Amino acid sequence: MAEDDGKGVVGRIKDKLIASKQQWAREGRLLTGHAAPPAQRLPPGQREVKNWPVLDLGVQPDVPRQAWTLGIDGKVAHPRQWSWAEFLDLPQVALTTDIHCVTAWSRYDNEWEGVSARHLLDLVQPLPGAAHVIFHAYDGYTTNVPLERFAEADVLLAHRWMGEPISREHGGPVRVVIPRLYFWKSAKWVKRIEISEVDKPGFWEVRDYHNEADPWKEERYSDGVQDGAD
Ligand SMILES: Nc1nc2c(c(=O)[nH]1)N[C@H]1C(S)=C(S)[C@@H](COP(=O)(O)O)O[C@H]1N2
Ligand SMILES: [Mo]
Repeated sequence: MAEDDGKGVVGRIKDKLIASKQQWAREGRLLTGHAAPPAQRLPPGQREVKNWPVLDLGVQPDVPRQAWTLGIDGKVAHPRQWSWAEFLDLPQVALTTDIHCVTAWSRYDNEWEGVSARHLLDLVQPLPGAAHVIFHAYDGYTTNVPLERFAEADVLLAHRWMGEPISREHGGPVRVVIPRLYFWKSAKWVKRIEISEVDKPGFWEVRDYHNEADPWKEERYSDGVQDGAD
């Protein structure tokens, strides 16, 4: 291609990926129009896969463990930052959960190890008025959830999957895991957790994806996007 927009090949591929995913949202692709109760393991419109697909913006940051830090700040009494060694010294939990990606694949029985969100919240102590959580990642990605979602018992800051360190492509050293929401809410390469009084819609949330992202309510795309199109 002769055109030179100054972005380079990677930048152009990335723009294309983002544009096509945003187009899915605009067309309401994959919507069945049916809600399902959470008692049903497979949410509506999903299919089970055995592999683990990689989805991101095409940039997979290489964060050496000795340079890695994770911080929590914002509307909290005790902002904190952990080095890799300090993070491993926090109480560790193991949890087996399912993944539900908005692109319609679900992967059952993922064994995670890491630190529970509840424990981190106990340490930093959200202040009155704290209502939202915004994840900031090493690749510049952001995503947002209500504080009560982050505080659910099955939410982890995970560094191991199926007994191995989480690979770089899947968000290692540490990624968020929020099993009861579509997987785009589970930030890979997480670096900073901002506790906020106001909501700050993240990368996909400002690109026509749903702010709440409950798979059993099929909250794939934002209001205004047509239901069950074509
Ligand atoms: N930092 C970061 N986290 C991210 C993304 C990203 O691009 N950057 N993509 C999200 C999306 S859209 C999905 S579906 C999952 C994919 O995680 P996986 O590649 O481990 O399957 O990560 C989410 N977390
Ligand atoms: Mo995704």
